[in-house]
Order: sequence, then C-alpha cells, then structure tokens
Amino acid sequence: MPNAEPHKSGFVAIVGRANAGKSTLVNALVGAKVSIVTAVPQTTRNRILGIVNRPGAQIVFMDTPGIHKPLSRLNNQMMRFVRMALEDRDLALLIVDASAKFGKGDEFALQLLKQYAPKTILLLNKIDRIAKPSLLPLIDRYSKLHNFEEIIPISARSGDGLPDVFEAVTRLLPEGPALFPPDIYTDQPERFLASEIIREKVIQQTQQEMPYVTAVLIDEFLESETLTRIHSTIVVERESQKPIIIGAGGHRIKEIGTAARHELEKLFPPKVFLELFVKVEPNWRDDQAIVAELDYRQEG
Ligand SMILES: Nc1nc2c(ncn2[C@@H]2O[C@H](COP(=O)(O)OP(=O)(O)OP(=O)(O)O)[C@@H](O)[C@H]2O)c(=O)[nH]1
Ligand SMILES: [Mg+2]
Repeated sequence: MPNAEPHKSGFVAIVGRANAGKSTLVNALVGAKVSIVTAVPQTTRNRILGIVNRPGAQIVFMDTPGIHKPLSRLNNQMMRFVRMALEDRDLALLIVDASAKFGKGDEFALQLLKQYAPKTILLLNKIDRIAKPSLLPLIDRYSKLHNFEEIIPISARSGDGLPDVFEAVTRLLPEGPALFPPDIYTDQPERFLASEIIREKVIQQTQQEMPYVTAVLIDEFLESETLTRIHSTIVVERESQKPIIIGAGGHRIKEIGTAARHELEKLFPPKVFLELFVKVEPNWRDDQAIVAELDYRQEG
C-alpha cells in the first residue's frame, strides 16, 4: 500500500505532582482499571504500564508516583520509578490540576521534565471543575513556562479531550512495531494487582483518619478453578493505627474486605476468599525488605 501510514509505538511517561489525576488518566486511556485512584496524595507507588492498541499504533503509557521530595526509603524508591519512567520514555506527558494553583510540586515536576524530557505535552486536567472562559488565559500562562509540544485541556474523569491526547501522542511517537502482545493491557502480576486493590479500599475507607501509611503484602495467593484464596497483611506504622483499620467490633476491616473481594472477583472469577490481617511495623517506610517487596519488578 503506497500511502499506508507507518506503524507507531513507544513508551509515554505520565508525570506530575501527587493527586493531579495521572492514574485516572491512564485508566481512562486504557479503558480498564490498571492503577488505583484515591483522593489521597501519593497513592501510586510504582511505575505501572497501561498498554493501548489502536489502528496503526501501540502506546505504552507509564503511570508514575506523584513528584515530591523523598524523605524515606519508600519515597526514594517512588522517585526512582519516576526517573526510570522519564529515562525510558519516547514521549512525556506532564499533567497538572488546572483547577488548583500551580504550586511547588508542579514546579518541581516541570524542572524534572526540563532535565529529562524536553519534548513534553502539557495536559491541563480537571477542566470539568473550571469555568470555560478561564481556560484560554490559563493556556497562555502555561505556555510561558516551557516550550511544550502541545497544551491540551482534558478531564480524565469525564473523558473530555482524550481523543486529542491520542491524536497528539500517536503523531509524536516514533515509528516501530508493537512491543507487547495485543491481548496484554498491563504488566502487573496478579499478586500485585490484588495488593493494590486492597490498598485502595484501605485508603478509601480510612482516609479521614490516616492517610498514606499502609503497605499491603500478599502472604498467600492460591488459584484453583473454583476459588482464589488470598491471605494478605495490612502493615501500619503505629499501634494507634491498628484499631482505625479494624474498627469497632471489626466492622471496618470487614467493609474493606467486602469491597476488595467484590472487585477481586471480577479479576479472579468466580470466587475469592480473602483473609486480612493487620500488623504494626514501626518505620516500615524505611524497612529495606518491605520497601523492596513493593517493587514488583524487583528493579531497585
Ligand atoms: N473533578 C475531577 N477530578 C479528577 C479528575 N481526574 C482525577 N480526579 C480526582 O483527583 C483525585 C486524584 O486522582 P488520581 O488519579 O489518584 O491522581 P494521581 O495523580 O494518580 O495521584 P498520586 O498517585 O497520588 O500521585 C481523585 O479523587 C480523582 O477522582 C478530573 O478530570 N476531574
Ligand atoms: Mg496515581
């Protein structure tokens, strides 16, 4: 075919400060839940692939942790995943929350991008929250910060603007063959997916009382035709946090378990048996073994 477009492929790093909407975006682009989403900052702790096959292109999006100043071993690992994503990228997307002020975290993200990925598309997210007339001045203001390839207003939540993202990304990606088989949409092992779903429910159900201090470890993951048996430990940092997770008469941990099981059963049908334990591990965020266990590719 003389006029056939060349096939495109490549890695697209999605970076930005915590809570900007990176994971919501990657899920919307992939059309499946590959990364957990909560209202609490620093939810994502890994570099998570979301693979999209389109006519003439395979796009490998990389969700990353929110850019922040690392103060623990865990946070150092999170920032290492951000830098690895930027090093591996063919293209970078910087995502900012257009409904919030451009803050220190955004500035830090922009500096990192200038250093690692001068060719960047800027996504102004959460436009469902802002008045239309404020959009043009906002685009104007952002265009002065850096020479972005494109500035695209989007709502990762409603899907607004996502066709423009696909168009720009496909145009800017290099020519190349598919990098992954067509039936794969993420690279996460089942155990890791399970731990993330449980962690999402823990954060969602306890976020008023104790943000971002848990690790979820999978002690046992046994699959059979009729049942997937998962044994998991929720690690907290202080004795005082244990009763928050467990709740009066165990009601909260039961709710966490039920919510997680419903979602896990969609991934591992027909039935999941989930057992949850809570363990106190002071300073686990600086514990080499626990932090290394959260690195599912063992890249650290
Ligand atoms: N109104 C609105 N809310 C959004 C949009 N995108 C994301 N959110 C919300 O913003 C919060 C953070 O979303 P995430 O996708 O977890 O953000 P993130 O950038 O991955 O955050 P970290 O993993 O903590 O770095 C959640 O409550 C989302 O529902 C959007 O387009 N509009
Ligand atoms: Mg995230």
